Amino acid sequence: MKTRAAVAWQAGQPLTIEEVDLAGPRTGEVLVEIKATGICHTDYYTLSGADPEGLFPAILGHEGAGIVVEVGADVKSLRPGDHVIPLYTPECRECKFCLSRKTNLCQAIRATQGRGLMPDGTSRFSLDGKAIMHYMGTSTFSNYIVVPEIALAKIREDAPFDKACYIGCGVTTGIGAVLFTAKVEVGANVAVFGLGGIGLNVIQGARMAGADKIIGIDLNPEREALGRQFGMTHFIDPSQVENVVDAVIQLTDGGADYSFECIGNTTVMRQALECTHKGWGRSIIIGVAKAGAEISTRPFQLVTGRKWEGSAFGGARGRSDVPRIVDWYMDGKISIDPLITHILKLEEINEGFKLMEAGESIRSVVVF
Ligand code: NAD
Ligand code: DAO
Ligand code: ZN
Ligand code: ZN
Repeated sequence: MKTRAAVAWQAGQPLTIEEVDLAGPRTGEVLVEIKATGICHTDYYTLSGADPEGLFPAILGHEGAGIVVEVGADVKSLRPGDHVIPLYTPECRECKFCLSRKTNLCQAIRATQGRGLMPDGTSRFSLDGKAIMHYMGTSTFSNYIVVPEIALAKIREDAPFDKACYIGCGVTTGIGAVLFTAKVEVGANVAVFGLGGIGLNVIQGARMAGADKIIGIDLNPEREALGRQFGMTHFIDPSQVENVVDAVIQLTDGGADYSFECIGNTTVMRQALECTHKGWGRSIIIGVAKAGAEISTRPFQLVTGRKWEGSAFGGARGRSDVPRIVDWYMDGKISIDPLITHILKLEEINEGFKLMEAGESIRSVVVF
């Protein structure tokens, strides 16, 4: 079949809208009509050329929601008409990683996904007979996609696609880092570095966890109002204080119990670690730093009890946890609508990248 898709031909170039050929689902695969997709910073990172795993030409996008159109042989858990969110972190429930219960990083299809291919080592997308790569196993900048069954979370049918799509990455990454990775407890003090599409969700996760002080740190003063709306109790603009680490330590009587780095800046990662409390502070890295970047601190920071950790997709097991997060949204336990700042048509997708670059959007969502 043909599908309309935004194709990334090479790093640093705008996407172009094409009628792409899409081969049908093979064994264990599912054809999905994507109804809406968010544009995340990670798509920008790959398009910029900074992503060492970035392949071109490719169809980017990893924050989508849609409807199952057709299932391939042996697909048991889904049928046409089901509403789904594609998962860049699948959940096979059979591999060593899934069975460990210690991580959400299912490895069942990792090798081929990292090479822009389906699990059988081929691409379903092509144009004029030439293969176009999949991206993060999802490629939600295409109106129709083929994905493995293990990379689809089935969600309730009354969830609006233009909001649910954000749960495919940003919402789950931010809230999950607090609830699933850090397991922040009631009364904890939390510092959040970077109040974009991820950091604001960390803030609402901290509020859900019953945190006491929730300190937001951002160079963009316009992020303060939205941060407060999501539960932030204190705001620090690093350009307005002498030392951001000391500012957090002063506000928290010795340091934050938890901090989250939601930018991808290694200097800020160090600040986030060093502003946590001696003896027990935990700092969670969420931001993706540029290729080859390294982090540093004085080892004594760790000797004296601080812990440096990371979180991918909020530590969420997609097929199990994503439907629950959709329920939280539908039950009014979490807020998404104020973070969707722009709704675009597929033809306007490059505008979404420009808005992100200018710091003018939290989330732009493309509706097909
Ligand atoms: P964003 O661009 O929307 O937000 C970043 C925020 O950081 C902005 O508000 C910006 O003003 C602020 N900022 C920039 N430099 C700063 C500094 N030095 N000090 C304080 N604030 C600063 O980005 P996002 O969509 O929220 O994504 C954040 C990061 O998370 C990115 O690196 C993205 O690739 C990564 N990410 C990680 C995962 C994961 O699973 N670990 C998932 C999705 C995204
Ligand atoms: O298992 O090695 C692996 C791959 C894990 C991928 C986790 C991705 C999280 C960070 C990238 C940001 C995604 C939007
Ligand atoms: Zn993302
Ligand atoms: Zn697995």
